[in-house]
Amino acid sequence: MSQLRSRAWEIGLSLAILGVLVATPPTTAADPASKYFYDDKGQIVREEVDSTGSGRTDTWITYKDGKPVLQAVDTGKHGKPDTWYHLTPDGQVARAEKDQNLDGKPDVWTIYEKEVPVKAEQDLDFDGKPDRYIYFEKGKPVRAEESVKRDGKITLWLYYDEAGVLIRDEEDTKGIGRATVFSYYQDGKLIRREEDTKGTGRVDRWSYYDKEERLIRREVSRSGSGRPDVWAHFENGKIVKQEEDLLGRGRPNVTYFFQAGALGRREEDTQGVGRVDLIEWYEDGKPVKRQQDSRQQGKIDVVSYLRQGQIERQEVDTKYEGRYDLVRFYTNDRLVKEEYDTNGDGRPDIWAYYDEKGDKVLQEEDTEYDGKVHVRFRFEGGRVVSKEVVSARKSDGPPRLLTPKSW
Ligand SMILES: [Ca+2]
Ligand SMILES: [Ca+2]
Ligand SMILES: [Ca+2]
Repeated sequence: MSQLRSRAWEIGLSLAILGVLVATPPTTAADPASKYFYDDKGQIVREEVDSTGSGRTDTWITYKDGKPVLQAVDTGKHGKPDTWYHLTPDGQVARAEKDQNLDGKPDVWTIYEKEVPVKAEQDLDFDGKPDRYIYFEKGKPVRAEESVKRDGKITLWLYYDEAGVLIRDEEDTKGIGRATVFSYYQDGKLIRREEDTKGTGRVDRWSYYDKEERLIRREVSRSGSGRPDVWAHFENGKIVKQEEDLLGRGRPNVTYFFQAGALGRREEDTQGVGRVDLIEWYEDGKPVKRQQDSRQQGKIDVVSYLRQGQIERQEVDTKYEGRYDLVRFYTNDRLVKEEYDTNGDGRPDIWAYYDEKGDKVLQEEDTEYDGKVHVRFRFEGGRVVSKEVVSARKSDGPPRLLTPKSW
């Protein structure tokens, strides 16, 4: 963006200079003092003018057949001319040349018709060849073309309003012979940019800017359908929210929330029914907590705690009563242990243990709800292979069922 902005600024500068070229007719100001030079026939050939009475020549006029044909002007007290006006026999400006970098060679060329500029060429890298062409109507620029790479190949097209203010430009950023970036301006400032980032001929990114040209919203079509499926929102140049349509329904079902530019929370409506059923909390770019409404009934019933992106503990409200009665423990993302409070007294009374393959190997039960293990079942290949009664009044049942462990 800064590149284009600086380009807009360059245009502003050059237009201001062209404005000076237009506005400064070859006449002299107050207290002019002229020295005239003649040939041996007594005809005037040259005039040196100190137009401000400063004691220094700032305008050099060349005459031919008694008429001025070239006026060279020092517009900035450089001691040498930096602007040249070529005059018609009736004294009108036909062409003007300007040396912006003061290397003695012109780098802006302007053609006039009836004292009004119609076309200008500008050499932006001062290699003697023009890189920008500006077209005027009624003395105001209406259109410009530019070789962004300064290699003579036109890749930027600029358009101006009636006041000569930039309203739109189009740039071929991929060198494919057609524009891929379209920028729109208001009061000379960038307000919207559309981009064909893949060069397919279809816009897939839209950016919107505030009055300070700061990005406020960006929409992206990841699917390439031409319709946005990602919407990012910015404040003070920083992202605050990003919405995504993962289900292809034309409306977002995932929202990312940022604080100070860092992701803090992600909300997802996994079924696209208009209700969030998955919330993830982030720290340092990694999820640390995940809340799920696994039954799609508007209430969180599974909470997972993560470290370094891996799940460490999961709490489940198996009865959907607003109480987490099942706790799962993980090591290296693998379930190793479950604790289940079946009677709602706040203390676990079933403990299950799992091996590397995810198979249950042991289940212990506190059948008396006194905090002690009373029955112990051992498993192999998902089947009970032994039962050990530690001490129990009712000890004749099978292992009690835990909720399915797959969430
Ligand atoms: Ca120059
Ligand atoms: Ca050049
Ligand atoms: Ca209990």
